[in-house]
Amino acid sequence: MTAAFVSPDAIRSLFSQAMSDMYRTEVPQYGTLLNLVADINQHTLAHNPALREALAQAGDMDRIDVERHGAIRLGTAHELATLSRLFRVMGMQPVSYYDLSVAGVPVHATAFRPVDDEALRINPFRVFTSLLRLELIDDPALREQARQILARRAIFTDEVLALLHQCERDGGLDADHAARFVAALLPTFRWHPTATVDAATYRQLLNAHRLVADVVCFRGPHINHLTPRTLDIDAAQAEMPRRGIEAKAVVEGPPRRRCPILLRQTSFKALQEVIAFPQASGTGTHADTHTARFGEIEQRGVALTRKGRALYDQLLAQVRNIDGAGSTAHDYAERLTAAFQAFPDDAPSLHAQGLAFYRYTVLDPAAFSRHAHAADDLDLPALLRANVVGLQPIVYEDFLPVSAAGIFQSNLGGQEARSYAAQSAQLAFEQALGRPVLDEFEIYAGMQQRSLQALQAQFAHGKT
Ligand code: OOG
Ligand code: NI
Repeated sequence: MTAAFVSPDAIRSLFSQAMSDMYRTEVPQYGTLLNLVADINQHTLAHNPALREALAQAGDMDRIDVERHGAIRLGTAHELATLSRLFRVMGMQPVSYYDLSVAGVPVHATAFRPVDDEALRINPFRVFTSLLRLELIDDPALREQARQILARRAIFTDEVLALLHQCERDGGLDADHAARFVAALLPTFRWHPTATVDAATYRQLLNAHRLVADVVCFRGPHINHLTPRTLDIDAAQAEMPRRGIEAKAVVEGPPRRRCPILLRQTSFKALQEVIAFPQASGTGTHADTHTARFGEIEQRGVALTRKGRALYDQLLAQVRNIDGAGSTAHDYAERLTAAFQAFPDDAPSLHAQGLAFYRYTVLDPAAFSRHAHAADDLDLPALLRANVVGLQPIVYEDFLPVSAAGIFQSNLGGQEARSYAAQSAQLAFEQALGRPVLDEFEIYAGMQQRSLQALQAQFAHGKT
């Protein structure tokens, strides 16, 4: 029998939609955020024909409405390795290593996401996935207790593990099994209002770090936010209070620019949620609150090269280091804008200086064909200057959680010690994951390179 397998992209789309539906019923404010973002995107497109045209030309109109990222936190290496295989069924691969310990958070992470042009166009759903670093809990007894609690839990349903096995054996899932796979994976990310530990244990782990309690005390890695993509984050930020949502004081990331770069994010505070704790004596439950889940909105801009990212990091550090006040400082927005004067803000400069990644599109086919007949070699700079070829920004698909976490560098010791620690942790992380993470810069560079090759092929074809 030849099964008609559905594509990993289709399974990811189903999963992304199912997660969004589930989270909307769990956190009603998320529904408010979705409506707000849909309204702002519609308004922005209606008033900005150039942006509409650019998105349409890049084939990106469809992804905007469905685009989300989520975040989860795992407790064990085995959970991470299994999740990596599950995400692979949906065409999601681990990209980049994020060391959040430098931000004072005892986790390290990767982002599972699609990496191909076509897959990203269909549905770019990504999940920022952290793994708790138990070794960063100081108290050895508490560390051991946390390890034992985590070792006892099983976060995946038997059904999803069986379907995973089937998919790996057969090379895919048919439509019926794909739907069952998504339904069987969903419970892993559901919210559990009941803790697995008593209130005293919860409080001990909370004292070690808020995140330790969040990972260790529950049956599974509840999705802690799902973030829609807006085309105008400043408008979204202004609109949040009007819809009864209390936004954080400033937008994280780069300032507002003509050519948006990387990622800008804002959020609302985590909810106070009632949790029931089993009593140590086994007699009834005790109620308390836990804060984990929050709301976030983001705007995505062009992906930067290593050189561009280094300049970004340097300019951001300049602003944050002034008085140690980080992004809470009163005049932060003005200082940020001032510092980023040093970052070119037009596509030709960003491209020519090797700061950002672009795809090439022929804007004037007749002029391009004249060039192909007349020139020996493709003269890209001349074609760009003459507007025969245009630059299409390659969207940044990754994350900036460490820079968003604010000031931490100033509290740390020597640079060498820090990078050494980060390096060895990446190896441990990849061991837990069962494979190396992909390098985001190589992915973006490959996209730009393939686009250049396509242009060269078009040039060669025009000669014949
Ligand atoms: C990780 C949050 C990282 C982002 O947008 O930078 C993230 C977490 O809190 O679990 O989602
Ligand atoms: Ni996020």
